[in-house]
Amino acid sequence: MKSTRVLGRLGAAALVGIGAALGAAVAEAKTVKVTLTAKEVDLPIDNKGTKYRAWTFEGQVPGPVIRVTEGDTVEFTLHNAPENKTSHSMDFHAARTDVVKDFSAIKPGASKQFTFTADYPGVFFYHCGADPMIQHVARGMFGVIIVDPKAANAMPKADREYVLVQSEIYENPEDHAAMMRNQWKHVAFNGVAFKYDPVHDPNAEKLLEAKPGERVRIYFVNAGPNEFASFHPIAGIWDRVYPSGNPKNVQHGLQSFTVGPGDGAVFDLISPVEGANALVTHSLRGALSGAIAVLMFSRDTGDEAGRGDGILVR
Ligand SMILES: [Cu+2]
Repeated sequence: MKSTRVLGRLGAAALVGIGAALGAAVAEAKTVKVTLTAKEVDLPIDNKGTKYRAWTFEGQVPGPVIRVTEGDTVEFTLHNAPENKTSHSMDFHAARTDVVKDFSAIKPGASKQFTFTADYPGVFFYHCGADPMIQHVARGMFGVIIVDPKAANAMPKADREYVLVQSEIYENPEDHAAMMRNQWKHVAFNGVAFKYDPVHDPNAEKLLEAKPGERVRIYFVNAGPNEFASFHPIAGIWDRVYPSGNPKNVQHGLQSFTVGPGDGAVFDLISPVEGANALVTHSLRGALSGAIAVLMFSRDTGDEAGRGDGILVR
C-alpha cells in the first residue's frame, strides 16, 4: 500500500515537471468572490470639479476593475444601498447565465447573488441593466472585468497595463430624452472629460506613462450608451489588437479599431521613441469633447505606473 502511494506521488511530480519543461504554465481554476454595492453619489465630470449626480458601483466611475482567470468561478453579490432611490442590477458580459434570474434589478436595501464561470478570456463590459438602461449606463453604472487567459503564454507579456472606458456624459442626468436623442455634452475616458489630457485642459493632472520599447496593453471598453469608438493612438500604431481581448482574435499593425457600445478590445502599443502618443476616439467630435488620453513615453517612468492598482488611473 505504502509504496503504491509513494509511486502515485512521484507520478504526479513527474507530470508537473513535464508541464513546466514544456512551458505549459496553466492556472488552476479557483472560486473568486466579488461583492459590489450600487451607490448614488455626486462625482466630478470634468477637471474643474463640476459635480453630477452619478449612479455607480462602489461610488466610482468606472466601477472597480474585476480580474479573474479563464475557468474561474465568480460568486457575485450585488447590494443596492438602502439610501438609494432607484432599483439597480448587474449584467456581466463575461457571464453565460439567465438574464431574468440573475440580471434582474433589485430595490434599494436589497441584495442578490449569482454565480458564473469565466469561460472566455478577454476584456468584458459590466453594467447595470435596470430600466431605463440607457440612463443607468449614462450616469456611470459600468466597469471592466478582465478574464486573463489560463495559459500564461497566450499573449506576449505586457510591461504596463491600463484600463480605459469610454462613455458619454449628458449634461442633466435626469434628462432621459436627451440620452435617447444622443445629445451628450462630453465623451470621456474613465468618467471625466479630458481626465488625462493636460494639452487640451490645463486643469488635467494625470497621464498614462510607460518607457520607450515597453509593451503597453490597454484594456479598452466602450460603455456608450450610444457612441461608437474609433480607437486610435495619435503618433503610434497598434502593434496588436485583440477584439474582445481573446488571444485567438489577434490582428497586427492597425491604425484604428472600432469598438461599439457594449464592446471591448485589448490594444498593445510599443513606442520606439520618447515622447507622447494621444489615445483618442478618432470620431473627432468625441475626442474634442473629452475622449483624449495622453500616454507619455519616458525613460524616467517609475516602476509603479501601469501596474497593480495603477492600471486604472483614478
Ligand atoms: Cu442602475
